[in-house]
Amino acid sequence: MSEKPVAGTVPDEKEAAALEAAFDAHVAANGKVEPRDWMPEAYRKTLIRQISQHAHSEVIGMQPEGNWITRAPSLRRKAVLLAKVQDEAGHGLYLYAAAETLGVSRDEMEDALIEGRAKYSSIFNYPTLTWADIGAIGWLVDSAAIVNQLALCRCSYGPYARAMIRICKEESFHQRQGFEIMMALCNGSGEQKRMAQDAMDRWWWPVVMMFGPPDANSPNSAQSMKWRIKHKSNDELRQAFIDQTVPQAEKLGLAIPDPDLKWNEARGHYDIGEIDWEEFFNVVRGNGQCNEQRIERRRAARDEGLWVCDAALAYGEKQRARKRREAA
Ligand code: FAQ
Repeated sequence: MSEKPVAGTVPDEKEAAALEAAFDAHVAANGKVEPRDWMPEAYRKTLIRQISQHAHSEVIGMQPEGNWITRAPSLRRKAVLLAKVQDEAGHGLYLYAAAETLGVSRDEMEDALIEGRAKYSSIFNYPTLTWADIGAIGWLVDSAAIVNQLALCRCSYGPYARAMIRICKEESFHQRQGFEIMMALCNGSGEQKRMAQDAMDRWWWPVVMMFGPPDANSPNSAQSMKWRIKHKSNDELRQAFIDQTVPQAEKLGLAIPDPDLKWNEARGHYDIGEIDWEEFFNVVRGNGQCNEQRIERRRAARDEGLWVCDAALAYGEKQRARKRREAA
C-alpha cells in the first residue's frame, strides 16, 4: 500500500478528509491496514474494543473448561483438554499482541476487564455442570467461534487477520474433540446420552446468542462492515452456524431445544424460534450465572501471578546486565 500515509501524521482538516477518503477507498478495495499506517482514530478504537474483547473471551473461556481438567474421565481426555485450555491461553496472547500494535498496553486491557469496563463473550458466563458440557463447548462454542473467525481472517487490519488464520486452524481441532466427546456419550449408555442431551438443552440458546444482537439492533455493525473489520453481519453468521449444526445434531441423535426449528425451502435456510434477547443483555450487563466468579478468578490469577512477572523481568534485566559487562 505505497500511497498510504503513516501513523503519527497530524493533518489539518482538509488533509484529514483526504486521508480518510484514501483510507476508505483502500479498505473498500480489500487493502490491508498495518500498524504504522495512518488510520482514523475511530477505526483504531473499534479494533481495540473488538480485539481486546476477543482476547478477554479466550482467556476467560479457559475457566469453564479448566473446571473439568482434574475430573476428565480418562488420562487421554485429561491430556487433550489440558492442551485445548493451553491453546486458548495462546489465542489470548496472539490477540493481546495484535491489540498492542494499536498503541494500547496489555496492562491497560487487563485492568479494563477486571474493572468491568471491557466485555468478554456472554457464552463464558454459563456453568459447566457435567462432563458433557465440555463436549458441548468444544462442538458448539468452538463451531460458532470458527464461523465468526473465518470471516475475521479477511479483516482489513493485518495483525488481527493473521492471528485469526492461526487461531482458526487450532479451533478446528477443538471442534473435533468436542464432537468426538459428544459422539462417545451419544453412543454410550442411556445415562450418558441423557447427559449429552441435557448439555445440548442448556448450551444451544446461549451459543445462538453468542453471535451478538440482531442486525437491526447492532450499533457497531454498519461502520465495522464498511471498514471491512466485519465481513458478515451477526445474523448472517448466526444463520450459517445453525445451518451447519442442525445436521450434525441429527447425526448425533440429539434434539435441538427449539420447537420452531424447521427447514425453510424458499429461503434455503433453517428458521428458528424467538431468541430471548433479554437473557442475552442481562448476561452482557454482568448478571449471568458466573460473571462475578469469572472476573474474581481472573483478578486472583493476576494478583497471584504478579511475582512471576516480576521475577521474569528481574531475570531478563540480570541477563542484559551480564551481556553488557561481557561486551565492555
Ligand atoms: N457477548 O454492535 P454489536 C471463543 C456486545 S472466542 C458479550 O453487534 P460488534 C473461543 C458488543 O461488544 C468468542 N458482548 O458489536 C473459545 C457491543 O458492545 P460494546 C469471542 C457482546 O462488535 C471457544 C454490543 O454488544 N469471539 O469462543 C456479544 O460489531 C471455546 C453491541 O453489539 C469474539 O469476540 C457477546 N456474545 O459485534 C474460547 C469474536 N455480542 O463493545 C474458549 C470477535 C455482542 O459496543 C473456549 N468479535 N456484544 O460495548 C466479534 O466478531 C464482534 O465483536 C461480535 C459483536 C460479533 C461479537
